[in-house]
Amino acid sequence: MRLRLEASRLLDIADRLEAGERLSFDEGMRLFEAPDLLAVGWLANRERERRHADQTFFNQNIRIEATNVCVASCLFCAFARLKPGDPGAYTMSLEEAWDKVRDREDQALTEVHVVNGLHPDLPFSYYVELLQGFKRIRPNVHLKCFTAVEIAFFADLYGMSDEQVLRELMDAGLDSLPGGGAEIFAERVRRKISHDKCGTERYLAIHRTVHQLGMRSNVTMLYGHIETPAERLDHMLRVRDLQDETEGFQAFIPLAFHPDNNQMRKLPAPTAADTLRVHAVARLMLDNVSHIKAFWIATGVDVAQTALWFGADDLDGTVHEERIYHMAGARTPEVMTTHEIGRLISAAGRQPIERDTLYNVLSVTA
Ligand code: V47
Repeated sequence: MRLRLEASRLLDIADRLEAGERLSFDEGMRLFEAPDLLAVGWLANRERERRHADQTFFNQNIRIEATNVCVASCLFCAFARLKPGDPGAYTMSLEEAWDKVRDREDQALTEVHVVNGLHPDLPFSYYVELLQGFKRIRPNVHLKCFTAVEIAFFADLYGMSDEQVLRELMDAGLDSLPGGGAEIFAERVRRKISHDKCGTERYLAIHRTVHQLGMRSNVTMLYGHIETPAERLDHMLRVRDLQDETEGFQAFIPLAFHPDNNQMRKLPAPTAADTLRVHAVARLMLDNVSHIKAFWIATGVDVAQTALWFGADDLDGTVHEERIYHMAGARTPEVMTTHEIGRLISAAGRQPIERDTLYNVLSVTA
């Protein structure tokens, strides 16, 4: 491998990584530019194995999108409808949302992941009761709900501070925040693809508050549209800076852009090679984030499996009823059983570990 790394002019990076040193922006650019994808993957895999050996994590979760009514107009989104009553718009009653959890009483779900549109008319009590109801039905389930973008929207709509919103939702049962809404932090891109929602500084400030309040969160990056490699690195480095301060991020999740039924549909989807490289570079740059998640719904099952050798150590979960990606053209299944996820991890030569949201190990398959 040394010869191969030398040929790609990555040997100095390999040595610095081996010495436990942190990579710079310029070194990140070289990782994006090196033609030898396998050499970059090898480096990322070495880091992945140093942290987690063969372990590959997943959980049993359900996705609930209680409403797709959304006042924001993100160019990549195929899920949102501007107003209640628009064709395809829906808002679940609390009972309907709770039924999604009641219906799975016989399953060993450990996490409910809620992401909604930014609905202009619902009262704050809707969200509070939503969480309270989930906990009533299933007291031990972990509620990973509402992106930082939703928290900012609630604060502005209901006249509260971001911290007040978080505290009230925590009192109602909120356990952690998902990583959605990050998109790309660079101003040039954010202005074009999601100009009318919470900006970068506020997104990061909300995650800082989440961590200060004692909760954990994830962070995503939507890639494969109009962003440049430099903007991907800028995104990763902003995550790394905040993580140096708080240590509250559990996982970094690259999200592959899906071009169907949205305003960027003329763009091609990212290739498998690009997806593998993004996961690998994330593993190498984010030396202070424990987990790199390959979200199989977004990458496709086959590429997610391969990403387990390119830096990724987590596959998210069983994910029932996913809508955001399927409305944007994803052809992945909407659900995998734990048996199916375990089988695909084992078939990739890795060890499946069922975890809870906070990465406590629940079961290990030999
Ligand atoms: O923020 C929307 C993305 C995100 C498209 O925290 C799209 O564990 C690609 O954040 N093509 C929501 N992506 C999903 C999300 C997530 C997923 C898995 C795990 C976690 C976690 C969080 O979905 C949005 C946006 O970036 N998205 N539309 C699209 N057409």
